[in-house]
Amino acid sequence: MTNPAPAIFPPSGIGDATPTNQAVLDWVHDIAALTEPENIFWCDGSERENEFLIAESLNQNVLIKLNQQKVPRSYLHRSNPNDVARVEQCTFVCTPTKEEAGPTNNWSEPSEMYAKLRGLLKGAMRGRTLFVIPYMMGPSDSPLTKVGFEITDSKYVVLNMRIMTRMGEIALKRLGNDPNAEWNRGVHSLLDINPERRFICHFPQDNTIISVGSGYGGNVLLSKKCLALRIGSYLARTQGWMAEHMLILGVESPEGRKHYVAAAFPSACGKTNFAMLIPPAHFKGWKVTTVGDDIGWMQIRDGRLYAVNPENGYFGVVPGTSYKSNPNAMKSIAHDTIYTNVALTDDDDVWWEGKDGPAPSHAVDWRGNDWTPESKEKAAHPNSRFTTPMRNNPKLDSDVEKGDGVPISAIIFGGRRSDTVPLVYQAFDWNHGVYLGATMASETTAAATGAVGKVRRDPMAMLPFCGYNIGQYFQHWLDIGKRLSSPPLIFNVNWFRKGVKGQFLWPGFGENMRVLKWIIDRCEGTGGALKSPIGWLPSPHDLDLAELDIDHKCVAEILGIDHEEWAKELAEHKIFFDSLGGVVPKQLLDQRERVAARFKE
Ligand code: GTP
Ligand code: SPV
Ligand code: MN
Repeated sequence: MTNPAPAIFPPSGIGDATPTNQAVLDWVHDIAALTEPENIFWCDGSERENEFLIAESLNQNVLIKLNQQKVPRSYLHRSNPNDVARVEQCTFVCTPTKEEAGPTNNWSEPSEMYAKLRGLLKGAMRGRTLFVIPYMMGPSDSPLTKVGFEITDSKYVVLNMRIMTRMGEIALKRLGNDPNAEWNRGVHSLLDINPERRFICHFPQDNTIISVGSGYGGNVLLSKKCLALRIGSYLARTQGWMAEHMLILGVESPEGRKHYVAAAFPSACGKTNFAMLIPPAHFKGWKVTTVGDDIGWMQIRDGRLYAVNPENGYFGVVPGTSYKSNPNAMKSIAHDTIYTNVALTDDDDVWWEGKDGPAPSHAVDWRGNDWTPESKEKAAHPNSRFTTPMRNNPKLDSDVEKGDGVPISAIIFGGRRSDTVPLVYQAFDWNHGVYLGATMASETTAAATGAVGKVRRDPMAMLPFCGYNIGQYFQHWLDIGKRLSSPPLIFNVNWFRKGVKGQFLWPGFGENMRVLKWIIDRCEGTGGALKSPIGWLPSPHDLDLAELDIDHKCVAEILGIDHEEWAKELAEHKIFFDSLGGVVPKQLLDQRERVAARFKE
């Protein structure tokens, strides 16, 4: 017996972007038959639909209305306290063989995982509405652009996807009616938000994602980590391009010369902040503009790498965001923003640790409990987030919609390292740069559940996001290098090195312009550097430190390399490569030998 067809909801002409592609219709029909929703809602992404869903969300306490004078058209959402970050232990790559998923991914045999998920999804949307979200990742005229559909039973997901992606008619147009067209199938159900029944599963060969049991961020906005990175990286390898966990920024000199750089830092390690950098007063006439703050898709043209940002909005870390640290982010989130897990003040404004001005004398914390400055708990969750349209960014780059992408002059890797790793250094060539990326490490953050502050290897900031065998991923990077006649220069940065007293040695944020300037100088062939065993290092006078209140001893310390620390570091690289069980390309093993040999010279 098949179930009666669910009613279309709402009946008023809102949400009527029904696809005409039969393959999509058949898939939605199958998922509806399995999950048994009360209604089906075809989302069109229109303003009217958005208002309707916000009104419903306010009624059902999915959203809390904020003070509309202070933060117009903005809302607060509180997630279940058991559901506040990505869950790497519940994330699976399901490929026919374990080897295809590789040593860094949780693996499950696809038919077994499908069977388990179908069991969990059976009847899961009874009494709920099934939303179908058509969306597009990438500018409308880009050859890299991908179409996805996300089925979800969460209004919060719909409201966020409207900000984060190009949603509605535009995606349906791009897809067209070809029954064999490439498109991503995403199914999400909240189930009962139980960590025991939480699975984020990827089936790269089927271009399919199924996510159950969570309502938070990267677990459920399937466009982002699931499609744009995990499935994206798999497609990128087979199709000859790159999907990376990278911000993209433009930097223009007072003379009008413009470069673009892409930077891979792990979660909560400074991508959004760097992408929105405002140069300090000393750098008069320099302009930094944002193309993207989290994900870069790159293709080869004329022997160079060109990047697009597939996203349409920012899902950014709130704590620490202030007019002092990141004025562009503050302006972006001043209106039309969804806040998740921040504190609510008595006048219905939002508050978080690190916001400008004094703490409120009373607030309601992210869990909904009373909070005062004396409270032991944080008012905002350390992984509280804003969702805001990229159009809100006053420094949005003018080429953000350029389908061919922007040409990348430099790739920067960077992690959160209290010791060992200097402020900045440059790889000798592409393959050495790939080695820097492959061996980078970072202290873990609140962006994923689990221990915070533990140093772990996070190659290219893709450890949680590479959708296939990491050894093949390294090889893909090496292969891309062979196809580039003008490859970007590759750098490594570390804003987070600490002194003996545990204080950050480098002021960071806007002052990172000084490092960016050296990187641009190197790209233009003008910047000075010293040869060191780990790469090209700036000497203190190669960096423009004018008008910066910093101790000269501090500068020497952050630019320095300690041979004992590096002996340990190189040993860690070996342990890491060995732990991957023989998948690491020989070129990278050789690179390690060469660094070790240079230390002995
Ligand atoms: P995801 O969205 O998780 O991918 O994070 P992200 O890489 O975009 O990190 P984000 O820019 O949001 O920064 C994360 C945290 O690092 C925030 O608390 C920032 O205040 C802090 N941070 C960013 N840049 C710097 C810096 O240059 N120096 C220091 N000390 N902290 C920084
Ligand atoms: C990250 O963890 O790298 C994020 C946040 O950008 S989430 O979308 O939750 O993955
Ligand atoms: Mn990220």
